This record gives sequence, structure tokens and C-alpha cells, in this order.
Amino acid sequence: MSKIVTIERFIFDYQPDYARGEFTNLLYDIALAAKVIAHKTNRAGLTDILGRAGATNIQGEQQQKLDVFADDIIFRICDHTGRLCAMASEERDEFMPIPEQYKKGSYVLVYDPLDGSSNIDVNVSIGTIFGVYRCVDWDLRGRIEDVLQPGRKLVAAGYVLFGSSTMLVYTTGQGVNGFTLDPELGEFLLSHENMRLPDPPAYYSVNHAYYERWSPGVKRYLHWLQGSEEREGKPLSSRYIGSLVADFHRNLLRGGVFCYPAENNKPEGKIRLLYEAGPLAFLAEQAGGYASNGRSPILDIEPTDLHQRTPLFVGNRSLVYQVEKFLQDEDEADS
Ligand code: P6P
Repeated sequence: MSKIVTIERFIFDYQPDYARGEFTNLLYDIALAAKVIAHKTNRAGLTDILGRAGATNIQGEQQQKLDVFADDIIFRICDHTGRLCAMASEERDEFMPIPEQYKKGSYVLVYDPLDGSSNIDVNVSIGTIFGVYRCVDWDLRGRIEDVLQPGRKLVAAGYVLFGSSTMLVYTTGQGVNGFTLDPELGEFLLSHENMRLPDPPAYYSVNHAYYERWSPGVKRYLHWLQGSEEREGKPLSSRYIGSLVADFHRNLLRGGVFCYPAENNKPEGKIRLLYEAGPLAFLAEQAGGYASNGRSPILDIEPTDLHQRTPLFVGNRSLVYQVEKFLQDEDEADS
């Protein structure tokens, strides 16, 4: 029988040396928010929470009621605790400095409260993605500079997957560990210790409907993934859920690569850098993998805008390095 370890116990036992209560308690807060959102998500079909909230977010996307609920829960659990100096959310136009009436903390929380929201009403897995930075200047109240930091500066990152079970997967730079929510106990229990991307990988994930929008180098990469151009290793299977957290999680467990390439009319791609690609890139590297925009590491990109997007290739190193090679060949051919 495996040992029973709650996420609270794990966080406490494995907190980084520099972490004081503030950092550890922030991770507790995120776990609490995950439980609250899970409770609501699991009932999405049973209440009037389904359907559109009527508003649209800065991305121009229709906000689903669960989007708004998840964003509100995370904000209200974290805004007054004294752990943070600022927050940023996919659902909020501007970054959120901690209100003056509350004690300022030393960390920054960036999050996508509910990624894959287009899947909410069709009961497909959705997820929350989060990243934690240290405030740039601990003496000042939250500023945009605290939020616009490269992924290399993350001190923690993770996601919550609301699927057949609810899982919280996170890293503080000491490997990746997964916890499964026992809904009867209301506890996240350690279920996936020291997660590593398996090799050889099993899957590749991409929306093939956009094939004609991709550059020759990306098309060549897809042919390579499909085995039509020489590639060592066992053939890959294609899996694409349309929910980033779900695709990323399956590839983390079975090995693979998730691709959302640049398109002819969208050179920046679709996936958001700050609160989607960055945290997942940190997790991937901690699990032995790598994340690239096709030409350079996601973690090295300096954000200039809260909601900026990036092309994303994330998963097994051997698979991601290859797209950089093909796009380098493309650039050389174009020069
Ligand atoms: P497409 C959801 O909106 C999302 O941001 C990710 O969760 C998902 O991987 C991607 O978009 C799906 O995009 O264009 O393939 O529908």
C-alpha cells in the first residue's frame, strides 16, 4: 500500500529552503481554490452555471459562467492573505496590485482560471494553470514589472485538471508531483510522485485543421511526427482534446508533444505566454522535457504585454528540439 500524503503535508515537507510560511501558505491557498472550483465544476451540468455569462474577456472570447466563477474564487482566496504583491488573470484586462488595505506579500500569482472553457458545456476536461514569481522589489507595492517576468524567474508552477478525477500537478523547481482529490475527504492525496516524461513518447497533439496556415517548416515537422520523413523511435499516435491542460497532462504521463504553431495570419500563435505557456514550460523542463516557440526556449521570452501570445511546442526534448531544427533550416533557406 502506498503511503498517504496530503498535499499540505507534501508542501510543508518539500518547501524550498528559502520559503517561509508565505510561499508555503500560498500553495495551500491555490489547493483550496482548486477544491472550491472542482466542487462547482463537477456540478456544472446540474446547476444554471452552464452557458454564457454574457460578458466577453480581453481575448474577445465569450466568458463562460465557470470562467468567471473560477477567476473570482482564486482572486478572493488570494487577495487579502498578505502573500502576494500582485496578480494577473486571463479573465482580467489589467494586472491586479494587492489593494492598499491589505498587507503586501513577496510573491506574484499569474493564472488562467479555467483553460479550455469552450469544452465546459460538452463535459470535456478543463483546467486551471498558475505560475508564481517573487516580487521584483520587495519594498514596493505590486507593479506591472512584478508580473511581466520571463518564465525562467518562476518559483512555482502547476495546473489543476478537472477531468475523470481532479488532479493538482505542481513544481517548485524540485521535480513535478501530482495529487488526486479525494472528494469524500476533501483532500488532495499524493498519487503521482516525481513525474517524468516517459521515453519513447506515445503522442503528438495538434489541430490538423490549420495545416494550410502553417509555414513549410512546420508542415515538414508534422510530416516528421507522422513518420513520413525519417524519424527514429516508435510511431506516434495523434491525440488532440482542444483543452491544453488535458493534452499536456496526457503527454506528461505517456510522453509526447503538444503543438500550437504560428499561423500565416497569426505569427504570435494562440497560447498565452504569461499564464499558460510559461508555467507549462517550467513543468515540462522539471519533468525532463522542453518548451519552445519553435526557435527559442519559452522560459527565456521576456513578456512585454500581460496577454501576449506565443507559438508553443512542449513535451519530450527529442520531439521539441526537432521543430527548432526544421524552422532553423527554413530560416536559412529564406535568408
Ligand atoms: P483550437 C482553449 O481555448 C485553448 O486555449 C487551449 O486550451 C486549447 O489547447 C486550444 O485553445 C485549442 O485551440 O484553435 O485548436 O480550438
